[in-house]
Amino acid sequence: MIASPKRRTPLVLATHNAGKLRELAPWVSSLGLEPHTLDEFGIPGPEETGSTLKANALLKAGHARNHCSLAVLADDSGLEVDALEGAPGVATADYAGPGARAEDNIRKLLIALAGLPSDRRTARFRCILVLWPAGRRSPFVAEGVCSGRILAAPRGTGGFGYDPVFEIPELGKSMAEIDRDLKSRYSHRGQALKALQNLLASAGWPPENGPSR
Ligand code: ITT
Repeated sequence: MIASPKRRTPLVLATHNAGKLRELAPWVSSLGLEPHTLDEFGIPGPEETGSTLKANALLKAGHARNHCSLAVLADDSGLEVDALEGAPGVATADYAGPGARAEDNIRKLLIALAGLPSDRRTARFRCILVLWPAGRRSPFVAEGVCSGRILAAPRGTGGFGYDPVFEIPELGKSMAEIDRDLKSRYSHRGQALKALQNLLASAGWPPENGPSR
């Protein structure tokens, strides 16, 4: 008898951010799962009404689950700038206004910090990941943080979002000046993925020969 090939468990990446998709999809594949996008299922993004990153990540995951019966992975991230008392935080995506482009957000941030010396430009990226397997009552929730500094001017062409102005002091480079692998070693998302992987390993998910969910 010829054994039929094992079907990979599908997982929907609950984000419309192309930069996040590029960073999350390889990790999903590395777990032996099959990454899918919201666009493949015509699922719109929910309104992000939560007052914390965790609330919004849970909201995005719950919204995607309501539209499909597959495992989902949602990400809510924010930039916390010390000189701005933790702003933009939960409002990072819309810092320069609803639907703002990355360039607009960066311009507003650089104006807000204009004239501040580098030791007063400390900041951190925080990422909350929610992985919710189909049919499981509760989700896995993991957090990652990356500390750095806001540069006085953009540097580099890689990455996305605020990467050109976020410097990793240990490397002396912005997140837009390093490749994806190096970014994932240091970034908030890379740290959150590591934490999530540990949680999944402890829980034995995905089940090796289990159902496709
Ligand atoms: P989804 O809600 O569809 O996932 P989003 O872009 O709205 O996409 P968030 O609500 O989490 O995502 O907003 C986070 C903001 O922070 C957004 O402007 C991102 O571009 C930015 N951001 C998140 N991760 C980043 C990273 O690794 N490097 C640079 N900017 C990042």
